Amino acid sequence: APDIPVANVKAHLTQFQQIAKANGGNRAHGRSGYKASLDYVKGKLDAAGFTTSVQQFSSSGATGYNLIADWPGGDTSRTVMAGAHLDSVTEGPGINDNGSGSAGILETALAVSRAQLKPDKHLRFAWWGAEELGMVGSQHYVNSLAADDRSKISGYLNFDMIGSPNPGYFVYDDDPTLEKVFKDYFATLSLPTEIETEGDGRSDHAPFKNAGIPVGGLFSGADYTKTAAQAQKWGGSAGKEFDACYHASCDTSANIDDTALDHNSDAIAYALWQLAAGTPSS
Ligand code: DTR
Ligand code: CA
Ligand code: ZN
Ligand code: ZN
Ligand code: ZN
Repeated sequence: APDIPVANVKAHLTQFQQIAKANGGNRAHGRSGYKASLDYVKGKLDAAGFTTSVQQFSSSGATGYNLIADWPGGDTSRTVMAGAHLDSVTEGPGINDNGSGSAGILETALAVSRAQLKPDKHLRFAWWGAEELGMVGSQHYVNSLAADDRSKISGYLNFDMIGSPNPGYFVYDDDPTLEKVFKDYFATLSLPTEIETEGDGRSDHAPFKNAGIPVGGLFSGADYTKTAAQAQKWGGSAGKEFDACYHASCDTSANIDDTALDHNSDAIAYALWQLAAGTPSS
């Protein structure tokens, strides 16, 4: 898999910051900053050769939007998905939560295009609306899948907060295969990981898991406190929250640890290259 240039990921975060600034300070569902964020991401993907579609839904009296981007080719009966919620809370621009995940999968998708990757399996990327209202966009997507379409999704990888300023390296433990691919990547960095447990049921992997689809993902921490033992292995500050600006107005471009953003973006690329390559055809 290619190295994902963290400078490119940060450039997307700068765009999200500017979009929030130009749209009342946030990128929340039902606000102009959300659709402006989607238009930015869609423009990059259209230019890179993805087949994009915008799925509309209604939530709390406002129209919500999911952005789905398919990389042409691959076996659509074995689709590997990567997703991130694109909406912020109303309190602020939501750069770590979840501009970081949105930017990480966007840059990985652009790397797929740069490589003109020809994976065995079909690659699909998704940016969800209204996650902060209760995973509304991702639930809408799963509900809209025909039963046989669900079985065509061989795995869904979720990236919700991957650049926390006092970072931890957590790997979802929901599916052993998907957990292993991430642990293998971090082993190449000699970076220990921990199992992610606080987010079960709290992000966009939940609707997929409830539909019986294997899920995995990465997380760099929210409002829990980093222990001394964790600071020993990961650096950062013990006794402080992983992200003290979680759901706050200070979740801005300054609220990002570049190293965590870089490692996690590279891990996304590693996982997608591995999983989409499929099992060597016998
Ligand atoms: N990002 C939060 C949801 C959340 C809180 N802890 C975790 C752990 C793993 C994934 C997601 C979460 C939000 O959007 O409110
Ligand atoms: Ca990198
Ligand atoms: Zn949130
Ligand atoms: Zn989130
Ligand atoms: Zn879990």
